[in-house]
Parts: sequence; structure tokens; C-alpha cells
Amino acid sequence: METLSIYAPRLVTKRQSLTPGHRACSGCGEALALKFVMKALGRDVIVVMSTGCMEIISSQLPYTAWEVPWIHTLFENAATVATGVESARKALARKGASLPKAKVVAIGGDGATFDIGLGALSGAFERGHDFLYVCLDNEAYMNTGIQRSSATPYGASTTTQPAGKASFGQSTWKKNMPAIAVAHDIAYVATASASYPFDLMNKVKKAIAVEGPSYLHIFAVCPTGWRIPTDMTIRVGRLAVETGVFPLYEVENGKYSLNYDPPQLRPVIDYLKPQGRFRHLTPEMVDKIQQRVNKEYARIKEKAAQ
Ligand SMILES: Cc1ncc(C[n+]2csc(CCOP(=O)(O)OP(=O)(O)O)c2C)c(N)n1
Ligand SMILES: [Mg+2]
Repeated sequence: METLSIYAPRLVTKRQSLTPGHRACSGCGEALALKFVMKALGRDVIVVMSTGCMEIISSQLPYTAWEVPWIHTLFENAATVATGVESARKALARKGASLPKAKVVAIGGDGATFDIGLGALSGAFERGHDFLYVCLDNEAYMNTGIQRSSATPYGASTTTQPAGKASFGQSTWKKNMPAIAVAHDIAYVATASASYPFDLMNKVKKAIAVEGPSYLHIFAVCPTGWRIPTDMTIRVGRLAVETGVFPLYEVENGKYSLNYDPPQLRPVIDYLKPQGRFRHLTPEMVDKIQQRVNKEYARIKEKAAQ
């Protein structure tokens, strides 16, 4: 089993491709994750980005926070546009054009990835294009006002399923998006979090070294939507991992490995309690979530042991 290299001394570039001065909320875990992704990607990259928080905060006309080629697509088709760019580059190379080397990277939120762009993503994986898809998962449609997505966890209050007399919040379990990516038999799938930056950046580097499609699923804490203080972003991201709610793992050519497996998981209440979106949960519901996390975590461990 690999250990996490969070404390390993490494040189990280100071150069930013997503520059300061963008308009993200304070404490935004998604912008932080994206900053780490861009540091690991370097400059030889073409970014294709769906509509969502990260697009809105970085590209409002006439400003841009991007220092690499960057294409804004519709909400649903980042994977399709990315594969078009990749195919066009191949076609130009076949005709003798000399192109600077560049990896094509598509980036979308959970709404773009789990819901509206899932068909486009599945097609791109299946066709075997050489590109990386990064999902920045803040567990709701945040840009448009905290609406639930199929990434929203059970019990969370959102503006479309608010907790109250008629509802206890999200009534379905989070869709297992990494497993859907794995089912396409692609060479590299991994989960990561901005609370573990070196692990995240190492995974980006591994993902872009792959020939063919790869998928990186990043947990992105959203203080605005999750109702937490803005200085709790890193802590809450760690609690998600320490409780087993969001395990950090890789799937390389179908082989699972768990990157961080503490001797004892913390109880999920430690993760749920600081967040306003879970404030209404009863002990019975917390217990139900705990049972689910135990089951899912055991499943990943079992796969990693194979
Ligand atoms: C076809 C279509 N439907 C709806 C919208 C409105 N819309 C834009 S961004 C967005 C939410 C994005 O959610 P997500 O992908 O999770 O990214 P986040 O904002 O949370 O980072 C929505 C609903 C749109 N632009 N296009
Ligand atoms: Mg989202």
C-alpha cells in the first residue's frame, strides 16, 4: 500500500496558469484544487472548460485569469470539444504541421460531469481519445445557486431539496462517478482532494503521462454551498478522507490501490457536524450514513486487496 506523500519535500512551481485576481468566493476549495491541477499540468496544455463556477470566476469579459490556451464550452460538452481539439491536432500533424506539444485537458463541475455531460464523457472515453478529464466535485450546481446534482450526498440540504417540514434534504445516494469511469476500462482513474496537494499533483502528472483517456475526480469543498466558515475548507476536506466519506484511491489498468488508509476511520459525524447543510440530520440519519460509508469503504479496501 502506498503512503501519502503530503509532507515530502518537493519543488512546486511558483508559476501560476490560473492567476490570482479571479473572482472565486473566499475559501473556495474548487479554485484551490484547480490551482494545484494547473501547477502540475505546466504550460504545455490546452484547457477545455464547461460552464460552471470555475469558468465564471476566471473569464468574465474583458478579463481572464488564464495564461494557457483555454476554451469555454457549453455546460454539457467539454469532453466532446476536448476530443475535437485532440483529433484536429492529430489531423494537422498527419498533414505535416509542426505543432507545439500539448496535452488536452477537459475540466467540469459535478453537474457537468455526473449529470448533463455524462453521455459526452462516456463517448470520449469509449473512443479512446488521448485526454485527461478532471471533475471538480463540490456536490451541487453551485454556480447557479446550490441546486442538487447526482453528486449531492444523502441528507444534504440544497435550494432544490431544502431541509424542512416536507423534506430532509437530498433523498438519494451520491452517484459513484469514479466507478463509472473505471467501467470504461480506461488506463488511469483516481480520486484526489485539495487538502492533500502533493497527492493531487502527483496524480495529475500520472494522469497526463497516460496515452489515451484518464479521469481525475477531485473533492472540492464549497464553504458557500456547504455552509461552513471560509477558513474550514482544508479541514473539512481532510475530515472527508479521515472519516472514509471520500477515500483517496487510484485505479491503474483496473488495479485499485488505496492511497491513505488510517488504522481507524473517524466517525462520519466529525465530518457532518461542522457543515450547515447537514445541521438538520437526526441521529438515525447519521447512523444510516455511517452504515453506507462503512460498506462503501470496505468495498474499496476489498478491491485494493485483490
Ligand atoms: C444546458 C444548460 N443548462 C443549464 C445551464 C445553467 N448552468 C450553468 S452552470 C450550472 C451549474 C454548474 O454546476 P457544476 O457543473 O456542478 O459546476 P459548479 O458551478 O458547481 O462548479 C448551470 C445549471 C446552462 N448553462 N446550460
Ligand atoms: Mg458543482
